[in-house]
Amino acid sequence: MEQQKKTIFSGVQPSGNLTIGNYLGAIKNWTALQDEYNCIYCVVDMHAITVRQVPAELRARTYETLAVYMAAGLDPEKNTLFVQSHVPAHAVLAWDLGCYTMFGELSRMTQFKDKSLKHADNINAGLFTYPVLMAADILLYQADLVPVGQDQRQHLELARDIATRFNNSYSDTFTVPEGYIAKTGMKIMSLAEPTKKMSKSDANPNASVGILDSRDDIIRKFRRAVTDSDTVVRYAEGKDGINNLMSIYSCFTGKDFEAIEREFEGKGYGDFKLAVGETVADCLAPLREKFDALMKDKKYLEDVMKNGAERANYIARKTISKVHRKIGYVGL
Ligand code: AQP
Repeated sequence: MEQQKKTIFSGVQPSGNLTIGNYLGAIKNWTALQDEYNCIYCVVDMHAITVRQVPAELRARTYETLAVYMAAGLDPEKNTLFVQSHVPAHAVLAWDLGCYTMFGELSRMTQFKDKSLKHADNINAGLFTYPVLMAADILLYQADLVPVGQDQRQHLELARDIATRFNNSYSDTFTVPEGYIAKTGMKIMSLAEPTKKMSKSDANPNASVGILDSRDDIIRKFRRAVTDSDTVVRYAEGKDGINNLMSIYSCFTGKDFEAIEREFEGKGYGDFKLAVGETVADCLAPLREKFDALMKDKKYLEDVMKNGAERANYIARKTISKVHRKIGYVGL
């Protein structure tokens, strides 16, 4: 008998132009999972408003993020692709789970600390309770696996703790999710400050490479990437910039670090940076083409959103009614 497929859940915020960090740490890996797993991929617009967004831009980016998912190879027939705010159960479960999450736990989240520093004028409660909404996203769908970059590991641990706490308080209700972290692309660093994560909301446009950047921009940004005073292309401690470029090159070409070191033996950083830029631009070109075609057909994107929301709502409602029964709410 065929074993039931495991469920995978993940999402990206439409909070800026998607970077190659989002691509290598998340979206690219998702495409490899769509046959083997029951995959649910969300555009997490409700998470995005923890930081101020321009409404028209948020709306446009929501379409774009969905189009990137599909342009990267996610088939809307095989996967449930939807927008978070189209499934109200995310907010409902987030409230419920918030009552099973401790203030101290949320205070320890490093992303909250980082984002509070970055957005000191808007340290809103949503920024603080963000991990509870993320737990709700995952637990609603009884996800077995959550593919996330290294940066989201702490939030996933908290989701596991919340699920376990709820299950122990009542009886088994939630699947306790496991992290699924790909070996490469775990954490792509900023090109301007290679000790910092590459982020789509970085104010410095040269720090990140967008999935949809033009070929010229991609090559130019890699040319300007911060490296070190050494001249040899090799992976070593303290060479954060070069290590990052090698990781990116490795993710796009499938070559390991030794092969990359051999390839650039006797060549300088300039040659290496140009090769990385050209390779990344070449690899992203077909995605860009598909993206442009998809963005011309908004009606189709909306049909995908509606269909995905219907499928997601169906699963989410089942979890919500189970949770509410256990808590003691009156069901009508
Ligand atoms: N630099 C990165 N390297 C590897 N993976 C990354 N991810 C993000 N940046 C990198 C992964 O992309 C997924 C979606 O992330 P998100 O949009 O939910 O939020 P984020 O992690 O906060 O991403 P950004 O780009 O840094 O967004 P902003 O600037 O808006 O905060 C996640 O799986 C994440 O691990």
